[in-house]
Amino acid sequence: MKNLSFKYFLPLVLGVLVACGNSNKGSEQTEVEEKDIMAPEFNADSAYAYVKAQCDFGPRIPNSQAHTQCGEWLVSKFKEFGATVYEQKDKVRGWDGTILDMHNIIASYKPETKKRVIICAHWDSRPWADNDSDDKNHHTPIDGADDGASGVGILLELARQLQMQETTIGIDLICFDLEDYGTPQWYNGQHDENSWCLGSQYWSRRQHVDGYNARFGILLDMVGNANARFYQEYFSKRLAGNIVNKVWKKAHDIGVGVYFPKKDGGGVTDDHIPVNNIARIPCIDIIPNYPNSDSSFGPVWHTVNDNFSNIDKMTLKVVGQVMMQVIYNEK
Ligand code: AHN
Ligand code: ZN
Repeated sequence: MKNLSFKYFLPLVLGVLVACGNSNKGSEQTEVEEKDIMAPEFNADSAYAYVKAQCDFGPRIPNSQAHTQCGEWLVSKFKEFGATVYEQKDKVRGWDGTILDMHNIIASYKPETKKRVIICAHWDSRPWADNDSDDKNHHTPIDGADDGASGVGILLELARQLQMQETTIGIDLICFDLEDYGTPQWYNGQHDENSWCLGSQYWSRRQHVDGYNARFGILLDMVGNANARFYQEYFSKRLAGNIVNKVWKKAHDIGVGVYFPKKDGGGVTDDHIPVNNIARIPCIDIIPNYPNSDSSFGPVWHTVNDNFSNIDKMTLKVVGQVMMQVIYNEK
């Protein structure tokens, strides 16, 4: 059993934080850079269990019983953790003309507070393993343990933490539906970028409360694989570069910089795009890039192998702890 505690890193971490705080010496006009506090410890066992619980429903593909039941379970868990929960339910049309039952779930902490930060992920799973090496799997729904459930598992553990210790600012944990209904590779017709991210497009046009705004958002996508390395995604850098810098700095400060190389990744069509371009809220995507794999999203992406056996607790821990470090230091 790997030791997942951060306590051995702590002296190192504090050393780094103190060093950062001393960097202004000598200047008469001191713009004091506030020191980060060390956030409470993110519990990766808990996040891991929440990923498994989602997978146990079966593939959460649109219009399925697993999808309905998992959606209800997510709402009940966020309520159990003391969130104010908003639900957006509507019917939207997929690329193939299918009418899809959409269910966006928003778990809010301190909903009355104007200063807000969004942490989001998609909770649906892909109906087709269209990137599988075996053609006969191309119409098989995927478990989506990494592609979907990993990010939501972290959101649930963040909710549990937020109930125990409140942040200064308000937090919205958003589970977007219908991210992964994008046109499959086997379809010979027109491929439309807008076939992806249907739930986040919907939310970005019409938020869950009137006059809603947030300082910034952070999207978590495929944050559960052992080999995940989070390069800086192209659109995140271009549209919300200061947030990329903030998050990557915090990851390096707490000693998990190896997971967050300060190097360019490719550009990805994902839920952060409508949040930036339609809702006009700066939003970054924490998504791995695999420079040495056939698929830039890694070997199990959109294959039947994206199942719970490939989820790594340490990666959940690293990403979850970086999110804790962000939300508990935002003033
Ligand atoms: C495209 O393949 C166009 N976008 C990938 C976004 C995605 C799919 N994230 C998870 N599944
Ligand atoms: Zn996907």
